[in-house]
Amino acid sequence: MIIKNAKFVVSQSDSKMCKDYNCPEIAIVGKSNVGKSSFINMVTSSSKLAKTSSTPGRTRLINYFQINGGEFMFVDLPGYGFAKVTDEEKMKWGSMIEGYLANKFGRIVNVLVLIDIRRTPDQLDKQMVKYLYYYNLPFTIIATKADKLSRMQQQKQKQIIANELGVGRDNIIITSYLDRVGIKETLDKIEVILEANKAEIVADEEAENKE
Ligand SMILES: Nc1nc2c(ncn2[C@@H]2O[C@H](COP(=O)(O)OP(=O)(O)O)[C@@H](O)[C@H]2O)c(=O)[nH]1
Ligand SMILES: [Mg+2]
Repeated sequence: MIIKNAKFVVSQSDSKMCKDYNCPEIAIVGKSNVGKSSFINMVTSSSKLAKTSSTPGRTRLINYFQINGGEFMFVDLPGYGFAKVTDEEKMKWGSMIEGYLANKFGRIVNVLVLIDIRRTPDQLDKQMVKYLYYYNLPFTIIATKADKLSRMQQQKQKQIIANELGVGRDNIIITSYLDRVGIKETLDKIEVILEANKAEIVADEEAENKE
């Protein structure tokens, strides 16, 4: 898979406003400041498609980025787990993320869950993974900021993340925005996801035609 172009489409402040764009959606979730915007910029080879911030908790919107003229959409969800917000704001974020994941259009083909490779996943990360199981959404763990650890520490943390979240090691991709690590692995995985989705659509259509 090659990303030839990436274009910002829209920001929504309410999941009810999210429309059906008629193409597969790959959602990006994770704690605020984990590196979601940087990751989007890295894999799309753009320096400022998604706004990055050194001040956590800034993105309170659902941002849509159209890839390759509609081959798929990256959907950047508001970060969870930022301590310095009111309970009311936390509720709003929770309902935005859940509202999007419970998305009535059935376009979400995979959810990329970003986890800082240095951290052991906490209650919020586990809650996120629980939601994904609940909504039957396939997901991939993206371990970010690998440049902060040695190779050996990276492998050790990968195992800890796998254990804590109850996922296989092969479902975790190690990335670094600073060192541009993990781009090919991510794009290869997206290619597999999109191919599987196409095959599923064809199979559904064939089944419908038989009826
Ligand atoms: N060292 C390092 N810093 C990163 C990496 N990815 C993001 N950051 C930094 O982490 C901060 C938050 O990044 P951002 O992409 O805005 O996170 P978001 O809130 O999840 O969208 C910024 O200061 C980034 O420069 C990475 O791979 N390595
Ligand atoms: Mg962001």
